[in-house]
Parts: sequence; C-alpha cells; structure tokens
Amino acid sequence: MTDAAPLGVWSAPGRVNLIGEHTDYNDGFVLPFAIDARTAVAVAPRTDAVLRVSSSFDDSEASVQIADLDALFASPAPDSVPEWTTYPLGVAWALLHAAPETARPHGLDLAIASSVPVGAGLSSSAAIECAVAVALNELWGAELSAKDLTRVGRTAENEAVGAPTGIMDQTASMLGEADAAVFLDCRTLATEIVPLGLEPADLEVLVIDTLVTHAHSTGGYRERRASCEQGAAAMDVAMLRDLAPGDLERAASVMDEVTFRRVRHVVTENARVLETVRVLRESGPRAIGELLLASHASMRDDFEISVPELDTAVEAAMSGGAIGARMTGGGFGGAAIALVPRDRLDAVTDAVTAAFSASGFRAPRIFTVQPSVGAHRDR
Ligand code: GAF
Repeated sequence: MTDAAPLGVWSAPGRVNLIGEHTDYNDGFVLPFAIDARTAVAVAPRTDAVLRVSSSFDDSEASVQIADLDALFASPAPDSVPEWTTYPLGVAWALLHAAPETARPHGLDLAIASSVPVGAGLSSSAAIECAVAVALNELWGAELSAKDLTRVGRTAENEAVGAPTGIMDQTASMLGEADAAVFLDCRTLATEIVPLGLEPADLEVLVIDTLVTHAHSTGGYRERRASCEQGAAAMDVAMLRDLAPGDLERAASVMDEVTFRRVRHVVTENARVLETVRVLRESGPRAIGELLLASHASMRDDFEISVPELDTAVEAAMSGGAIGARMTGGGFGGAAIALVPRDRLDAVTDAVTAAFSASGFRAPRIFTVQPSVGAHRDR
C-alpha cells in the first residue's frame, strides 16, 4: 500500500451451495447461501493510472502486480502475472467494459485478505471477484447494479481466468442474506431470498473440507459441461433446463448411456432444487435431509464428480446423526456439507474423523458456517 489514507474497505463472502449442482450453466435452478468467511479489500488512492494488487493469503505477503489501466483495458490477463491476480485484474477489466462512459477509472492500490479457504469448493474466487467489484464500482462511479456486478465477476472468471463456470457463486456472494439462501433461476437471473430457519430448528451446517484438490477438476468440469450440451442437442432443446423428469425416458433412447446419466443428474437436480425450496417454506430445514442425500447420490452415480473422501464424509456424517449431507461445489474434491442438530455436532465430527482415519485419508478440516450477508462496504 502507499502511505495515503485508505479510501475504504469492502468485503464479500464465500458460499456453500445447499443444493443445485452443475445446474447453473444449464440455465437451471440453484440454492446457495453466502457464508461467514469473507474476503476483504482495502483500497488506497494513487496519483498515477496504475492498479496495483497485493494479498496476504495464508498470512504471507504475496506477489504484487502492477497493471497499466490502458493495457488492462486491452487485455484482462497481462503476461506472467501470478495466477490469483487474474481474479482482481479480470474484474477491473470486465468492469471497465461494462461501465457507462460516465465512470471515472483511476489508479488505486488494492490490498486483499481472505478467510475463505482456498480449494475447498467454497468459492474463494467469487469472494475476491465480488469484493473487488463492489469496491471498484463505487470508487470508479460505475453505478452498476448488484446483478450487473455478478455478471462482471462471471466474465472475469470465464474470460480472464479461463474457467468455464456459471453464475451461481457470484450471485450468492453478492446477494446473500443472514440465515437465508438465494434461490436463483439461472435463465432469467430472477432471485428470491429463502429463509433457512436454522437457528429456531437447532441446526448447524457443518463443512467437511476433505483437503482433496484434484488436478483434473477444471478438465472434468469442462467435460461435464460439454456432455450437457451434447445431451441438450440430442433432445433438440437449447438447454437441459428445457427438459422435465418426464422427458427422461425418451432421452435414454436418443443418446449414449454416459451422456444420459449426465442429463439425468441435471434434470433431477433441478427438480430437487424446486422441491427443496417448497419443503423449506412449508416444513422447515429439518425436512430437507432426503433431498440432500438424493443430490449426493446423483452426483456420485450419474454425474460422477464425487471422490471416495466425499462419499465417506457423507456416509459418516449420517451415521453420526446428521439430517442430510452432500458434496458441495464443482466436485472432484473440495468439501461436503452436513445438516446437523446442534446436539449432534460432536458426534458427527467424531464419526467423520474416525471414518477418515480408518480409510487412511488425510484428516479433514471440519467447521460450521453461518448463512451470512453478501458483498458490501465495511468502512
Ligand atoms: C463451480 C462453478 F463455479 C459454479 O458456477 C457451479 O457450476 C458449480 O461449480 C457446480 O454447481 O462452483
């Protein structure tokens, strides 16, 4: 940072996806919530047209990248920048393109710090993107809406970082609210806040971070996305969102068996999201356990994005007294979530720890998360 007094601090949370996995890029439904781990960006002024980003991830000083604003406008990812800097620089680039002409971009120092675990499937990337997006939106006078900023974050991730992800994570990080999930229709981008009611139901959401990060996760994600496109083309629809469970019988007859299972996951997962929203509203969170388990089974057997550590986490959490559990996020590693009665937290934690040890897996990181508020200015 320069010696100049900070202009302010903005922050945005990571997210847990309660249900609706790999449905966002199929124009489907998702039900994530923002968590109480956040990424903060402290911003100080500069006298030149340079955007400088630094971070203190893992308590260590990280590298610094200086990008000239003109060069940044032309290219989101200048050569040889450290990988993490493509997230904030990509957001700056996408925001410059989305902002009206009245916006006044100028040089800034951005210092980033985060408590969102990296690689756990809790979207540390969306947290950086949304924190930087709300800061630059305000300081550059871009006046984009929260929904526009979710698109800015996704554009940064798709085009600057090069990850072919959907819009779920940025939406949760921008629009989350305390003790509620964000129900998003990824076709219309309409959102509804769905109260979770965890506190009155004496429930906690436990995250079981397997600490497994698979090298092929980006390739696997891309492949699944391609299968979904193939499945939609075989059924002559624009997106898998356009199929209902009643179409699956025909789907089985017009595509190969693997593509069919990918399609079945997405179609049934969309139905499970809608059902979860209905059940939450009518009966509360203690009634959604079976839906979480069915979602996990679908990802394990049909979409094939689970790993033994995630399956063990789900099974052991259930044996310890969880109401429901599933892997969350893109898959191939990362975290599972378990919905746990408060008086069973220790029993579930012990059961998972023991099962990992018995299987010879590395001990997982287990912690609770609270559904929390989305991106905002802190001070
Ligand atoms: C990752 C992506 F970033 C999301 O867009 C979503 O597709 C998710 O995987 C799977 O549901 O988090």
